[in-house]
Amino acid sequence: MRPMNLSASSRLLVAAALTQLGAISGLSQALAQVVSESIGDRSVRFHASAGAREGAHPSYALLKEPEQKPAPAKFPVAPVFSTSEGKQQVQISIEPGTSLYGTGEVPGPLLRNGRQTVTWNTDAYGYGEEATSLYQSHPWVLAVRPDGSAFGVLADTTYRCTVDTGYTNAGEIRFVADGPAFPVIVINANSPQDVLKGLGQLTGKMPLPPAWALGYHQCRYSYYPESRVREIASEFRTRQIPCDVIWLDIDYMEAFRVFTFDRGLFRDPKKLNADLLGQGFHNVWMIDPGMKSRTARGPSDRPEEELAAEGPEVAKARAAELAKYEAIMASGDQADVWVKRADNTVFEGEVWPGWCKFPDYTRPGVRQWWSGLYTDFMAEGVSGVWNDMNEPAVFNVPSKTMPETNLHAGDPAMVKPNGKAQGDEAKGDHARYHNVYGMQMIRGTREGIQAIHPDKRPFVLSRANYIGGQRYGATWTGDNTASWSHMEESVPMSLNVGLSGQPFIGPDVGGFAGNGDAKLFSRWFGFGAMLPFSRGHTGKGNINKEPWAFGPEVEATCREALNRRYRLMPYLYTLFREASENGLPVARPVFFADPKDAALRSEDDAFMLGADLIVVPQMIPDGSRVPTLPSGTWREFEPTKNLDIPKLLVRGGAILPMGPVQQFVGEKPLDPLTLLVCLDDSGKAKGTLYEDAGDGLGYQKGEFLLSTYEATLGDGVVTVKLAGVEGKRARPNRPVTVRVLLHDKVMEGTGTDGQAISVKLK
Ligand code: NBV
Repeated sequence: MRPMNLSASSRLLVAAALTQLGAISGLSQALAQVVSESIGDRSVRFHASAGAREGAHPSYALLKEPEQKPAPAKFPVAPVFSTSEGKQQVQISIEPGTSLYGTGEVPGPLLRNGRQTVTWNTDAYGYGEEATSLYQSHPWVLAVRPDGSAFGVLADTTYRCTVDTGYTNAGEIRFVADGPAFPVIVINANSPQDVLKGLGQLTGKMPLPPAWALGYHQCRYSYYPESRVREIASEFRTRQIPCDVIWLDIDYMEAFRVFTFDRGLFRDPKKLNADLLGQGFHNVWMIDPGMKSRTARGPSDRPEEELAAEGPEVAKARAAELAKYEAIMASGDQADVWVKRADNTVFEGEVWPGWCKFPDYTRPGVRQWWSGLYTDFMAEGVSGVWNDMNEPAVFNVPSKTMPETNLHAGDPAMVKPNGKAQGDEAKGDHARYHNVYGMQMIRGTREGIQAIHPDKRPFVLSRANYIGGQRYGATWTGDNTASWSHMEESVPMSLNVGLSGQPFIGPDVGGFAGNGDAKLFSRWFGFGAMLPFSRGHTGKGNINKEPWAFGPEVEATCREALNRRYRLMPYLYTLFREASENGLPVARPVFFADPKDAALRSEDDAFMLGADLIVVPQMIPDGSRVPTLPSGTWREFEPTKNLDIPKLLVRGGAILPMGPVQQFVGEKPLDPLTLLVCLDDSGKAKGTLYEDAGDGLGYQKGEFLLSTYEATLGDGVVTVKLAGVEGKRARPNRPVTVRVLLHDKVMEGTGTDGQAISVKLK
């Protein structure tokens, strides 16, 4: 049943959404009067009733409380609200043949039909395919109808929510959540792409990251001491394997106290960071939420004899770090920044440093305090921050997190759907705030590092997040394992996170838990180098997993894989810019090439980068799997016999901008610019190239160059012309190589950027 207009003066609509109620079992109550309002292009928010709307909490998913207009008289999706065992339930009908996606960070295949996800940020080390809750929460389903049109449903609740895509055969999607009645937002559009653009409009987009963050990242738990970090960096450069970032995991800290450095292992972090930068490496250092609250040594601290052997000078520097930390904790106590127990005393839980207090990031003042802690930290030359364990993870308790009865202050200024600030209603228990704890942490982190370096783009990586959290940081898929199944799953998992609004995502390439072997590493690296966030990482005690660790053959594959990423960097950067403008994912499922083609709907071995490139990895060792690919012209670019290097297919009609191999982003100017042209059936192709300073916010004031190139075939000659220019950045006087991909060969021509370039095909 369709929503109908209630009255002209009211901005609300009542939908008599009783469809199917008779058929649904287990309902204790059916609410007939659904209230709805339009909150954006093609987006309608539904509440179970006027009372539910009045009582609804402010949204953490939405960028801000949107302007409300009357809902359209005709809207094709009508959620049905009811209660099931005391919880609000929402059912949304789907027509047969509808394919379901999204639901955030989930194990298993891309297609979510027949699955169940529970939003509850969970430290899920080595998760299995049966896991229903991982590190991030996205109560969101993207539904693609048989005709290729689509809609997305967001259950706008921060509480634990069962996102049930398991009732596909019963023709519906169900959401059931703890807590009070929650609104449901539906975005309806002609294509899945447009639904995601709608999601981006409502929940915000990933801000454009610094260009270096698109490079390859080298991590492990943990690189120390400083000399080891320098060794890793030098190996990359000597071996000519491109890399932009070296990561520092928890062992750099003074006994796991955040914002401190172990001065025995890292005597002079500032010099280390400066030296790394001199070699073209940025750095990312970890900060966790748990703040050591007792002086007793923690279980993972370095042995006392080891510390004593470091001598008096280090001991002195160590004491200074401890004093700095005590001052931080005293300021935290004074401002009373901590999460409380139900009885209002400060909560303590165990993590790496032993007993810890946890900042209550839901309170704006606490985020401000937290932001300020980055001042000294960033002054050490830190380029980016990695926030881990922020589900929040707590050791030695069955729930793996803090009690749900813990108390948070919340943000009284946040506006509710009824248009009023929530005031005192902001106070809430952990059950309400658990899923946004990590998101609010990285919000504070981001604001802190932005304030310190207003002229730079912040880079924050978070393990936990919530839908809309792409506004604050990138994410990775947590503690996967070094296995073929996790390797395979890393593609659909990244794709579904992308289909849930977060474009900057990738797995621990090579696997975090366990060693794996050369074959697995090489295969994973080959396509891991093509994912939006590309970082090699592994856990403590595992074998080395740097690109050269498995011998010359694997090293050559890793080099080739990364050389390709860096050559494609102009295209990749253009895609990131597009994502930051319109919310589309960087890595996309192949069905995006043709949403009407039912055969593509469950393909999740191959993936697309943007609209013009398909990456086809081989997910089983012998490479015998043949993925289903879109029809039409797709030409292979630089075929190779190496099974570990994925096939790359370029769309007929596309022009891909490429650059030279470089060892780090910005090492060389984009010179020559290569335009890879793949003509469509009518002999035409088109592509764009986005360029800016690679960092800083000048691009927001027009300091960028967006070039559109067009190619046309006439009389056996392909002519490439600059067809459009935006932005005020000057066009460099640079050579351009045009490479035309034909079915059996590649033809080349050269010229100067901005001028027409012709390539004779015969
Ligand atoms: O900080 C150590 C690790 C980190 O390397 C990993 O990436 C995180 O997901 N961290 C978890 C804590 C301990 C993991 C066993």
